[in-house]
Amino acid sequence: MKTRGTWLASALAMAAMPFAISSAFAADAPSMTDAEKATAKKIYFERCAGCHGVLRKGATGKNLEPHWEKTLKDGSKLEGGTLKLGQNRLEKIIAYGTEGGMVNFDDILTKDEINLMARYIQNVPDVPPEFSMAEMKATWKVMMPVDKRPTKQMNKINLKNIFSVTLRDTGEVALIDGDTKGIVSVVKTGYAVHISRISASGRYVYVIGRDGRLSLIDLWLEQPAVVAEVKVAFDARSVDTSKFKGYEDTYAIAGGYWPPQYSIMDGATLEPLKIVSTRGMTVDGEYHPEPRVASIVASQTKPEWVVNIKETGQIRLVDYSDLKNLKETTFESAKFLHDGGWDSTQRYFLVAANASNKIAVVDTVERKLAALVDTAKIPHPGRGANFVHPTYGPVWTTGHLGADVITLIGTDPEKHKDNAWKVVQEIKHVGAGNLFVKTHPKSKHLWADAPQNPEKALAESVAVYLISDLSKPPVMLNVAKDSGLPETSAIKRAVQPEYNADGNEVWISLWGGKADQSAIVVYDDVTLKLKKVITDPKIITPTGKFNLHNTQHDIY
Ligand code: DHE
Repeated sequence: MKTRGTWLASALAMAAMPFAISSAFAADAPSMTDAEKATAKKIYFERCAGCHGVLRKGATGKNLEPHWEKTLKDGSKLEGGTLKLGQNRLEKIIAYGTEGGMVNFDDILTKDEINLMARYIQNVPDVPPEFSMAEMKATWKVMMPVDKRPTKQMNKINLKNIFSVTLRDTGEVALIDGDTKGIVSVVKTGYAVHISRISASGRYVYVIGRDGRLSLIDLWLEQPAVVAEVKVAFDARSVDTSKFKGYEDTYAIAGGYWPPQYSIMDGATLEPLKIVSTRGMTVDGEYHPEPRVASIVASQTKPEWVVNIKETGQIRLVDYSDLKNLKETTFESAKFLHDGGWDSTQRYFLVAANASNKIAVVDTVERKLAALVDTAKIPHPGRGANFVHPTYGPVWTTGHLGADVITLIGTDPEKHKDNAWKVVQEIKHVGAGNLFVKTHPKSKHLWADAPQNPEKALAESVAVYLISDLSKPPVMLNVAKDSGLPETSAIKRAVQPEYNADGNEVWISLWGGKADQSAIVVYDDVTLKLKKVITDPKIITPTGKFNLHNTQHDIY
């Protein structure tokens, strides 16, 4: 039997153990001044943490700890780490990328910064602090209380066709009128906003920054503006709102990357109500200290959110009908869950387990995993694209970061049972490096970008496929050329096709250097002719664009 003394001794030994391992390797790591460390930490947060994790245990990107060791199923041990790779190799990987999908940073970082980052990742990562309810509450601000807000729409804007556009490098969101193509407002938000989601009523836009700042925009004001904000985490990517009948606009939920937790807020004021940690065991039965919250989606058939936990591969259905006695149903899928979207009936949510090369299918009616579908390398659907295939019936589509195909998965277990949750077709895409695919129920086209492709001509173009004959090569639209912007050394990546509310126009972001003029290029979806280039100087590094109507109703 252990005495109190031996418990204490073993507790102290345990506490000292990770430190002992770390410091042994830290001794071999290149030295850095405090100022260098601070610069590297900032660059790591802005450019690397999303893929590799704050603790550098790896997800979409590889493990970047100075030294790692793992036991394989047959009991043998595997080890590696950045110290083993060494300074020269690390600098080359950062500068030129890898076959495995790491992009090149030699056009973003200077030679000195690349040298700095290679040294930084050979040092032991710092563990950032936690973020409590009290700390969250201290950041909460209501700029306009609910009783001071209008009770009806005070402007004449066709809200249905508003686009909420992320201006990545300025920490802003531009609200653009889809009818006139004019800017309605540019509002200050968190750093490098990731996504916008729309409340069930269509009145509020929720915007989440990578720095965890959640902003609430009221579209009914004469001049739409931020009416409340709160910091939900130090690093975050996802947000949604309660959409079930009776709970419209009642709650918001936001997912943290660090700390790994999700938070539930009042939908109209963003008052923090609850924080739930997502730390726990992976589907392989290993404890993970940093299981980040990836996509979140609101069910319209139950008072529930589907919350996808990246590193553990656990999917949680969170029932928000009683926050004090919160009910979560957790089921296993595959590790590295990321982005996803509904099938056309909005019963099944299809989410990419990207580094596992799988799509998990969540049945929100039966409340269980319907299937785990093997796909080509690194599926990246955004929200995906739904259409009726001439041979296979209803399908949902994903592109791939790591393969030059577009994958079609059958989604109709009732009338096309043999095709359901199977890859029914892989269309040859123009190359790897796709991020987003998109269509609309009224369209005959499927649009796919390739912004992460190393070839300039492909990264600057989008491919448009004809749904009725997917064997035909796509029409290629060179968005950078069509924009009329001057050629620069930086690649102008054509990213994220998004339809207007009527489903007859497609908007593409041209995402160039911060100092270069950016643009949003609008095409007619019927003729594929250029319709408009939005180049207002205020539109700086646009990335995601969220059409209010399509986002509110999950139309894609
Ligand atoms: Fe995204 C969706 C995470 C890089 C633009 N991105 C998502 C979602 C997650 C995610 C978890 C799903 C949110 C949801 O539906 O609730 N993205 C990450 C990363 O971790 C990653 C790989 C690295 C990072 O540091 O953030 C990353 N993402 C990017 C970009 O570089 C993109 C292209 C430009 C940008 O904004 O920085 C980008 N991500 C987007 C967009 C969506 C998105 C536009 C929403 C697509 C949609 O149609 O809903």
